[in-house]
Amino acid sequence: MSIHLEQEVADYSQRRLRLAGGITDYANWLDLQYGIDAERTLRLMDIAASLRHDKLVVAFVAEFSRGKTELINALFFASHGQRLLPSDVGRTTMCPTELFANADEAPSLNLLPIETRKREESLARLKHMPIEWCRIALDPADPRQMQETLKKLTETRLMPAVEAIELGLWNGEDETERHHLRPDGTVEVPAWRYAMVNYPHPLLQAGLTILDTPGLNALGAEPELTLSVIPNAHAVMYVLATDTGVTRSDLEIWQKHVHRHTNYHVAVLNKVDMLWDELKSDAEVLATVERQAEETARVLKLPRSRVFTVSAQKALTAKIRGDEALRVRSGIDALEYLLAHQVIPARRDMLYHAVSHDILGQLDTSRADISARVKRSSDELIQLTQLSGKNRELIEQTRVSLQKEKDTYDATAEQFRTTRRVMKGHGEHLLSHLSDSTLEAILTSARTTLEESWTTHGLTQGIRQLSDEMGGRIRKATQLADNMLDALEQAYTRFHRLHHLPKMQVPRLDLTAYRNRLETLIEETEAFCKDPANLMLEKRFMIRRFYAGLAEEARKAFRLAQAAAERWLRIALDPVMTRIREHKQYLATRLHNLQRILENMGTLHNRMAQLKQDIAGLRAQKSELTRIAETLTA
Ligand SMILES: Nc1nc2c(ncn2[C@@H]2O[C@H](COP(=O)(O)OP(=O)(O)OP(=O)(O)O)[C@@H](O)[C@H]2O)c(=O)[nH]1
Ligand SMILES: [Mg+2]
Repeated sequence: MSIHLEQEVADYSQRRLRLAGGITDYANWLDLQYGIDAERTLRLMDIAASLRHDKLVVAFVAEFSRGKTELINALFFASHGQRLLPSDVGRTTMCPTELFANADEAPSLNLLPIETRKREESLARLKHMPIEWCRIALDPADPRQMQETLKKLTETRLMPAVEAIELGLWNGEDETERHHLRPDGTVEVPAWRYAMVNYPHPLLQAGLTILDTPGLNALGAEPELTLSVIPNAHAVMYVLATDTGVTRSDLEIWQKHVHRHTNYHVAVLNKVDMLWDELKSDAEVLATVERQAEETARVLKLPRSRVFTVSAQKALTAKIRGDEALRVRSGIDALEYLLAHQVIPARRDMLYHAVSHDILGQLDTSRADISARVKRSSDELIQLTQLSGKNRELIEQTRVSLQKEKDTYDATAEQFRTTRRVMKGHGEHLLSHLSDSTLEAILTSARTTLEESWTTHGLTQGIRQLSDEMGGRIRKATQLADNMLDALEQAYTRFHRLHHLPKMQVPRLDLTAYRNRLETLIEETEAFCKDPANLMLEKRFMIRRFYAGLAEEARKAFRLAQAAAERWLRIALDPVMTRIREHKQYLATRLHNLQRILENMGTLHNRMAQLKQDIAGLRAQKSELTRIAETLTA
């Protein structure tokens, strides 16, 4: 593992934690200022917690035997002095394998039996059901034990063909698969459906998650991987081998799972050592490698700069033996550099962007509020300074005009209560468009459409209907939210114009991301339906599984939209309400103080002293907020 990679990951992790710390400080500051507001505090704490647990996911995708696992060994686990994950000729990794570090649990290998494919629950849900998994402890101090245990990732078992068909693991109609049927009516299938390796490696501890996948159509069999896990990975390494070039099945995997779907992907042309012909000069060998890299770029329609040429095997050997020259020749450095200087910084920037957009906006509001309070206290102090030494009559006049100001303000505030009531009604209406019962009704009706015909046509129809209806509801909710904001803005303008309250910045409800997600589900479905491989598979089963995967994703998107709208309703209006209340309080206090001064002129100086103290306190608050803002932007 290069210094670069280790440093970048550590740096990323530190910044993430610092950001989380800043947000926690801000939540505490808000609690101190305004009293605990469970809603707001919880939300900020949620953001901080999700930052602390954020994972950077790098997935390795390819046809079997291209060297995915060997590459993972070379990139991340060479320090063990041996090949940690099993890599061998032919099909080796039998199930998708997720490698991560969770300090709350002891290191272990967790395996999900293949039979769970019969079940309705999604993989994501099964991950939270420990009882379904076989758990084997790993001993990081004993690489041999680890290596032996991890061999389980290659396990297969024999299963009656009927059952394998039912689980979508074997297709007797397919020429290429037919010969797998043994005389006793069984076929060989993977023993495990999914594996999770919890292992305390520094990079994993810093928040990196690695996903190794099996080749040979195994991805298509698990729609959740294609629809959600791989598209959501932060980077995908697509691996090819020089001895096979880009075969038809390589290209199919590229097009189906990588090219259109993933955020950031590169092609890794592996096994370049096979071109290291000792009878050729170095320049000739280089030229051969370069030609193959260019050809790969052309076929994949990728810029040449996104094709990396490496020898995973030589890189692993070189690192284990400490052979510097071989390591350089293996080409592994460029890939490590890519991870360290592009993939990780891109994720970091995205995270910063998302958080700063949200939290810094709130911080700005808090700072503006503190400034407004400083201004009010200073205004009062100036006025008292002017009144100091003047007669009661003048003070009485000031009191009368202040009373007038308070009366008109109270009237405006009273009117606003009506606006608020109306808004509350609108809010409920808005949420009804995104309610659980709406969601269930949409899902049931799409399923009914599909039940009429379990065909790819039925599937496309069903998903279109589902996405249209959900999209429509989301659009409607956004529109209602916009109307509410317009009404609110109008009502608030009076406060701004008549009473000089700072201009309002209520963020709009933005649900575009969830609508886009539904759109991409339609695209996925269309691609799935056009794919001849899927037409050949046992239809009903695959369509059912695919539909279940889609419905789960659509449900997730809808639920997220629902949560976003609820949150918006609960907190978007808060800053406005706080301001209105604060100003009311301020006028009342000021009036009360003038009253006391009128009763006892001696209290004027006490009040002035108090105000000076308040102003100093507010200034300290402001610098605390500035400090927090600095941690968030550092
Ligand atoms: N010559 C050479 N062989 C390699 C290289 N990388 C991997 N191999 C060999 O290729 C075979 C397959 O490697 P794996 O890492 O198991 O491939 P995989 O992509 O993980 O394959 P599956 O797990 O079956 O999907 C093994 O025998 C490796 O030793 C390389 O850079 N050069
Ligand atoms: Mg493998």
